[in-house]
Amino acid sequence: MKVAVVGATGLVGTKMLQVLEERNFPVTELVPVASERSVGKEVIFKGKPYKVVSMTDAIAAKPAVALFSAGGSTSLEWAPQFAAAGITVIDNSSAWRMDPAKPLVVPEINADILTAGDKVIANPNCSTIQMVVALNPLHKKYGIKRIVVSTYQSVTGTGVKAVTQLMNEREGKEGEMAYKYPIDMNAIPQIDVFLDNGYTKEEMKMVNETRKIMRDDTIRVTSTTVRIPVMGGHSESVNVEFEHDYDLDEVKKLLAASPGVVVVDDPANAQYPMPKDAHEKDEVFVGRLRRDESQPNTLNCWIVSDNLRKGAATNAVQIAEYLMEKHLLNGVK
Ligand code: A2P
Ligand code: 11C
Repeated sequence: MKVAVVGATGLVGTKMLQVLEERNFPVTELVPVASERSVGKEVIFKGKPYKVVSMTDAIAAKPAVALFSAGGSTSLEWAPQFAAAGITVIDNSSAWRMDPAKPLVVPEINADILTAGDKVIANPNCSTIQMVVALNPLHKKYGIKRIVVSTYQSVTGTGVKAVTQLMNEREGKEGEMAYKYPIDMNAIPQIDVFLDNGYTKEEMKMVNETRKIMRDDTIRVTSTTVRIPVMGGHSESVNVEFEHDYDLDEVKKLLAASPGVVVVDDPANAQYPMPKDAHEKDEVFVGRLRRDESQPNTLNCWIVSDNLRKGAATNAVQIAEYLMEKHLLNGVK
């Protein structure tokens, strides 16, 4: 299958190439795309060099599927043009996520909504994905009423520039700043821009995307998102109130049996999820499971995942795998 990766030189795009290769996605020809300034540069896929092409050349190449991670404005402009050419776009930006006509998909939860007619499919925000992968099995069993989440997010979520800022600070070097403030030895309670309601865009993504993916607008979500000087993945402290009471052992069993979830919860031996351990893994790790003793039917937990993998590249490739298995891609048997 011919596959385009748009944003192939970026952090997520590079990870998409790695994940396609690792999972043995049947790529017969790769079409790497980046901005005009990168056209002609080479990216390596399965040991072979491929030249970066322009958007127009990528559409002319007629790939069956295009994985986009080149920012929201690029997606807004180009995804419809790929779609019009019959190419299925799986878009990692926030551009189309809340469009009622576009599916927002985490395969473990709602891949069943996908049809051959969906030509632009949105990949959710990384902090949303890891939370819903862990919470959806509990929602099905106990009914979630309200989620209170605080995040501890990796600099890799911002892109190459932020990783460089952190490294420069550690090495005492001057350089371009991805954030308004130093990130090393710091915690910045702002991810993305502020909105009129006093929340950041990242916080509102967690509210709105969660409801759309779980197909339940009654779930109340409130979020505080924070950037910390970490690389391997995003962590989340989650307090979740259910409709019905739960048994803690049953919660652990349910989570352990859920696809894509790994329970790491052995306080006696200081075992809990950490970004250092989640790095380069595809699963969502859940631990610190305990009753909220201040309120009935309420659970506290700690959720960690590699934001570039399940939070971005892996989820996008899993969507492509689903489309392929269900024969929902143009020209692919
Ligand atoms: P380039 O390397 O040519 O700038 P990151 O988020 O890690 O910074 O990566 C962003 C990715 O999106 C890069 O591959 C970048 O290419 C690509 N990109 C940025 N703007 C455009 C554009 N207008 N058209 C195509 N690709 C773009
Ligand atoms: C971050 N979650 O960690 C963001 C990055 O909507 O896909 C991804 C932004 C998005 O900064």
